[in-house]
Amino acid sequence: MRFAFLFLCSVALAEKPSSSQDLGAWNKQVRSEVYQFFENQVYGKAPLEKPAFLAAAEAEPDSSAMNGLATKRVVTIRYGHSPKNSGQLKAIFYIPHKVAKPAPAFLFICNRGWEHIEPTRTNWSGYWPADQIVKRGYVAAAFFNGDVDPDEADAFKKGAHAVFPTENDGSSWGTIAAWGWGASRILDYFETIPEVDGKKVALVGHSRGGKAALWAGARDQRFALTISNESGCTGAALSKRKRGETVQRINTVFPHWFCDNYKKWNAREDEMPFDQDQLLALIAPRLVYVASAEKDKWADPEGEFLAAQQAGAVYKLFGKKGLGSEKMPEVGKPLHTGSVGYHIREGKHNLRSDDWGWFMDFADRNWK
Ligand code: GTR
Repeated sequence: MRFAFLFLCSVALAEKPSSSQDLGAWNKQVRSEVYQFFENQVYGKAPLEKPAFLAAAEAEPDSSAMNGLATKRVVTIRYGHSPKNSGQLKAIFYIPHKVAKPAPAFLFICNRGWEHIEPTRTNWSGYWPADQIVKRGYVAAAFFNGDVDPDEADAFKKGAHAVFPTENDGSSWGTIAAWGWGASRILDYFETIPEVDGKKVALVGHSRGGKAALWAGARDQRFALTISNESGCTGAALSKRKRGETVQRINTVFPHWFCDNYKKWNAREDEMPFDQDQLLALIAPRLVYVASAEKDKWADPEGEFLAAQQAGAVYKLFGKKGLGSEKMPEVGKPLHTGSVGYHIREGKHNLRSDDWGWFMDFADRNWK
């Protein structure tokens, strides 16, 4: 009954978004109802936000990185209730020399292994093109998701879960929530150093990392821009369309990604009170960006576009422009005129340097 009411509420918002009274309702009640749904039924609740013990240790910076273009820094962040019982994660970041400080940053959730961001690697790819990011005037930062919580069904026992053990009533945080929580701890650190502008940090994730980025962007309102690349099911794609990956399938193959309550929605997408457009709406009025790939049918590109488009109703409440188009754009023609950005590029499921180029165009437009 309660859910039925909420669903009506969200439909009404999507249709009639413009009066200031509606913004009042969103701020006072609807946002928190939507938030609680995603927190208790989908991603799971983190046991705490900023931990009592947080400490950072930096290695010697290297100011000659990228042929002298940037300073490379590596920081290990320890977190926990106390130093005795703590976990840690490592972030690597390159600070461009030729940019006024504090500089805006792109923080990347790497979900393919530390070797893809490791500073001594020889095989640089478009997956995390740190040099391209630095040349565009942004701090290029990254961490490995598995450092925060391993990507495995371990009954929520390892990684950050082990540092903060909780009674699981079904709503305890899943692995994807833990990855995004780790990103917030890096943002805590950025707020303490003068070189990075904590108010202009874009959080980027690809695929499962994109799902993590979106929930982190909804949860932690300090992220100024949230970018999900081909995040698909329980990321940017609408679940109720049931195209490509479904709720049942994702919960079966990846039982650790979401909270246990989410399994109750297996094959019941139609009954869910909210869809993923409302997850994007939780990020409003801050910037959000959704990217798709033409051949990535498993992630349902059209469902990703529609969610981005529909989230615009809530941006409107804030007096902001959403996507600025009701029609899916052509491949390679990004929509960058509002506070919600979108592109679809040719090719398969992947994160490439052309995707990054468009992310940075969108940031330039809004920040420079
Ligand atoms: C797939 C999964 C997707 C997507 C992808 C990835 O196997 O079904 O939801 O997140 O993995 O992370 O690469």
